[in-house]
Amino acid sequence: MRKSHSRAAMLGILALLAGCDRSPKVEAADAVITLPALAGQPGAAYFRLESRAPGERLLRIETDAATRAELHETMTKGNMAGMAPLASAPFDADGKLDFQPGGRHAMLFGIKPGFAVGAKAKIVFHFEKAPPVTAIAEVRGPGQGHADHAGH
Ligand SMILES: [Cu+2]
Repeated sequence: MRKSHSRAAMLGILALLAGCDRSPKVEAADAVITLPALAGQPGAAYFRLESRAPGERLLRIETDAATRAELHETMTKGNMAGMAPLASAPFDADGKLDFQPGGRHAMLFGIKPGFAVGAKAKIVFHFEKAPPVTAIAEVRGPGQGHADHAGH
């Protein structure tokens, strides 16, 4: 009984130490959410991530502006543009990972009422190695960087 208690205390201290690391390994910038042109359609999220550690991957994101978020990649085959879900997204060799219009994007399903143009929404990024990172995204109107979703 005593032993398990001290182990629990030790784990608690380790967790505190980990929480004190003030240099997160990933930084998020330029987070934007675009609303769908038609209510009920999915929206999208764009952002730039930079990792200080090599070999990082973005596993998933979540936002308080939508009930579900998927990572997608836009692909062009001839004249046809389509998209495919990404199970995860690796950072480039230079430590960068961009989700930008026409390329990778996060698709947001079930946009919640109250997140209109000009609102701020929270996005939480989950990584393979680094602890989760939270960014504040500006909510923008449709057509501002979401033309690649015409066929969705
Ligand atoms: Cu998509």
